[in-house]
Amino acid sequence: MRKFAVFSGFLGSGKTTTMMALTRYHTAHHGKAAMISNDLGKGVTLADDRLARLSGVNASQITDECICFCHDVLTKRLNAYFDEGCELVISDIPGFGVGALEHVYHGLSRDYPGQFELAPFTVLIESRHAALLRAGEGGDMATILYAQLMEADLIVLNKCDLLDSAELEADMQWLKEQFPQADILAISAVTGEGLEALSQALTQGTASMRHPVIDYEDADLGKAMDSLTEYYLEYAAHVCCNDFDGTAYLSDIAHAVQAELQAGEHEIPHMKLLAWEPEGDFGKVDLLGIDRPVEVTRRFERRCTDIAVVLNANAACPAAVLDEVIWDAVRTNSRLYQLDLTVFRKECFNLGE
Ligand SMILES: Nc1nc2c(ncn2[C@@H]2O[C@H](COP(=O)(O)OP(=O)(O)O)[C@@H](O)[C@H]2O)c(=O)[nH]1
Ligand SMILES: [Mg+2]
Repeated sequence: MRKFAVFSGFLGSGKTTTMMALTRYHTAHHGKAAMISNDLGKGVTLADDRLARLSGVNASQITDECICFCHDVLTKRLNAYFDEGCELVISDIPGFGVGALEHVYHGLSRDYPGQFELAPFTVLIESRHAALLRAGEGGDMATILYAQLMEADLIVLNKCDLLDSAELEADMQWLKEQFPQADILAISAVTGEGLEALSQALTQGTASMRHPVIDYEDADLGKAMDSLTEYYLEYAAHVCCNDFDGTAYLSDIAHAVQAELQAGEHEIPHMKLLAWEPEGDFGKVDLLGIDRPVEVTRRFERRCTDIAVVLNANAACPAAVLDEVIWDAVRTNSRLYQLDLTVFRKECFNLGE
């Protein structure tokens, strides 16, 4: 089997966490699997890929370009994985992912016919966003979520560990009624619930290869996509004396960014801070919106002296503002923790500019 699946879905819906959990689960129970993290920054280290590899998952990254538009790179990577014995490879997609069905699935089947088996086109949605849609709320985000879900052969309702059974039932029912073209699965990437069903759905099912009716030129959709700014930062931090709490340091930066963006009324759907020390211990903090609590996804086990840090963010805010807010938070907190910084890369660009 040479099965390839694309995971689309909103920022922070849990694509990376699910790809990691599923790659691990499928490899342990069925056959070898691999995951690819895809994002746009040129030559950057992706926090998602580094997190997956620090966690011991069979993973790699494709940067510089969306897999929508670099089929040569993607097919080489897929063939390498399949040739080494993988039967399932999953990739995510940068930004909002809308259009990936057309560009990746239809593009591959046109340009590389018969080389790969395409799994059901999969869209993740987190429970909180499903509830927003069901309530008729969500503003610009709802426009994007609808467009994403219209492309789905398989909708994966993630983070169901955060729902009670009545909420879960209501969301599932609503998704089934609204998106009858898709199968619906509920999972929790964190507890592992639903991973067997997801593994079966991807390996046993096939892509429908539909052409959904989505107005990709829709002004609201275009405006929402163009408002997105991407930010990449990579640096090393060395404490001048003693040692420090790496998890608290990452959390303090996330809180500072959140407070500044909140004051400026800008939204930040996802910011990831990943840091690791030479022995392989690591910490990760996620910010999923200006009004959501900062999440410590993984704590350092020991206190730190030297760490490498990767910070990736997507915000609905001008590039100059995001650049200043994040850099200021990093610099100020690094000073407070008495850290010397060596910056390797800093990139910030707006997708619409
Ligand atoms: N409670 C809960 N949190 C999750 C689950 N899956 C992902 N998360 C958290 O959601 C945040 C975003 O996850 P991530 O995989 O980076 O999302 P992505 O941007 O779609 O790749 C992280 O803080 C994860 O720990 C889940 O099943 N349950
Ligand atoms: Mg991700």
